[in-house]
Amino acid sequence: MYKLHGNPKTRTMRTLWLLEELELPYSLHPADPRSPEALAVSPLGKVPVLETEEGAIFDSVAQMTYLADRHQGFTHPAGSFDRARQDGFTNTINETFDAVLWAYGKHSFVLPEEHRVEAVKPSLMWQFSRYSKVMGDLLGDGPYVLGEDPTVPDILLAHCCGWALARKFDVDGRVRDHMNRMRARPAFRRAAAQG
Ligand SMILES: N[C@@H](CCC(=O)N[C@@H](CS)C(=O)NCC(=O)O)C(=O)O
Repeated sequence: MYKLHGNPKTRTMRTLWLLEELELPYSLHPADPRSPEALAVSPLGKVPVLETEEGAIFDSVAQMTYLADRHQGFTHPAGSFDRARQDGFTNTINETFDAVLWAYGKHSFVLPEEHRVEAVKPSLMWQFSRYSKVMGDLLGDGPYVLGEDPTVPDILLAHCCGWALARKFDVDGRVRDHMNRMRARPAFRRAAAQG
């Protein structure tokens, strides 16, 4: 039985969603970022943390990759060409979506006020808008990032898209359509019902 620590309103949703997709047994332990509950399981107080029988795993993408590989779902096999393409998308979405949104968040509410730089925000918005159009092109006819079957980067992209819309970023229509397709999945609905 996996133990997932975090708040579904954070990146915790990604791992929660995949646990539901793979129909794995787990328990959810509420922990807000930097709360005493988070600091009890994560040195930086960051969530999500996934506790396994062998120990804790930090980082939502590492957790999703582990679960997908271990339970052989939502992924192409390690060492295959499709897996290399899949990982290419995962890393690119992290770089062009997550990192930009996170930088925006840091300069909005995460960093101490004296270290926030308001002037960086328009640049981050512009970068996101550019990257989101390229991602729209890459999605092509879909319906998922790598074609017919959804994999880890589909959850990552859909999660980042929801985050971006909540922050009023300019999101390409094709990326929004992808998010809506992903959110129509019963596993997403089950995960969202816990938040
Ligand atoms: N790359 C990590 C980032 C984890 C992270 O920064 N989580 C946020 C919540 S979404 C957090 O706990 N922030 C607290 C902090 O950075 O102090 C992941 O994907 O899990």
